[in-house]
Amino acid sequence: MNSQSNQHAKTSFLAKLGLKKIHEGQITPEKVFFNRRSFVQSSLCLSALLALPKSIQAATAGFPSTRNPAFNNLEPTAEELVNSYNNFYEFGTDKGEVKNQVGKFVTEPWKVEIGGLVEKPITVDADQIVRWFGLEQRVYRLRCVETWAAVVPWDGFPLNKLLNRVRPLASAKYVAFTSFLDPEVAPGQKSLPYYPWPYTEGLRLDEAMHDLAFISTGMYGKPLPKQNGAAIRLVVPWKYGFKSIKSIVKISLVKDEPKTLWNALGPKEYGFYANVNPAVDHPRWSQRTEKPLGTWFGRQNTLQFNGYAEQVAALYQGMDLKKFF
Ligand SMILES: Nc1nc2c(c(=O)[nH]1)N[C@H]1C(S)=C(S)[C@@H](COP(=O)(O)O)O[C@H]1N2
Ligand SMILES: [Mo]
Repeated sequence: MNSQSNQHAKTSFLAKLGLKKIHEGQITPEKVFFNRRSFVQSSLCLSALLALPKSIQAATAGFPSTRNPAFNNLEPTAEELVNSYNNFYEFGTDKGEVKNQVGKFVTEPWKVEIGGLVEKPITVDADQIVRWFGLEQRVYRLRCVETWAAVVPWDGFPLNKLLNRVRPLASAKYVAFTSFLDPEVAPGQKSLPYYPWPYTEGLRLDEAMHDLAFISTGMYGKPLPKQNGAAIRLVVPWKYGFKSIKSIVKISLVKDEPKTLWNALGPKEYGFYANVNPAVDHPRWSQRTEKPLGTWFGRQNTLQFNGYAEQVAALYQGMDLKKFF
């Protein structure tokens, strides 16, 4: 990009944001002064961004995202809590340390293979997927099986858009997801050698096709931090967080229920379905209440299907939710 088109892109981008230049030398009340500072900061950030090589810049594909008003009625957890308290066992078991362990993890560019029982298998860059579908923002609850909970504005698109694009065959009944394998960059893949790496997860095809099942490439209106599963992750808001597999490299349509990492490690503790359910306790603790991230006291009641019962209960009609945990 030459500097002229650079300048043009910068100007029109600022115009889109509705940012106006504030005159120098004007006596400014504090609020305007503050605005001017953020203007200077955002234009500095923008120059820095436009100066980056294309391979890194591409990580911003799809932004700014469009807020989906149908999923915008919850108060998000503070961003700095969500990006600094993480379950990502590839980078160790200390939730506060994950963000300090992802330094060597390269998430751009990021290829994803989508295949198995489909008409049109494809291997494609995460940024290209974003260019196909664009990004919408949905604020979803996130409930970890360990009982901590958060509310996160995810930027992404429904998983069914991606699945429909590769055209599942009638024989496909489940979707298997695989995360990356690279013990040289992921210390947990060495220090937890008895874990069946890479991390795997799965959904029944009708669950995967449900409008709430989401693929995320960002959160809080920005590209996903590595510790939250860059470049591309799953978000299944009505299930325990371990189903929401991070840093996906492969999506495969299959005939039989796929093996999953947590289920292999503890079949009695981590069911394949793992729907959030206050009435089904984990063998080692109650699931009746949950602890919002950032609070010390004041646990709140766990919600059936994490608050999404109205939308998803029909998927499990006739199933014993205690047995098919
Ligand atoms: N690849 C991978 N994905 C993963 C995990 C993991 O260890 N590895 N942990 C899961 C668990 S237990 C939870 S609760 C969520 C946490 O997501 P967050 O750190 O973005 O809040 O990611 C899930 N996805
Ligand atoms: Mo979790």
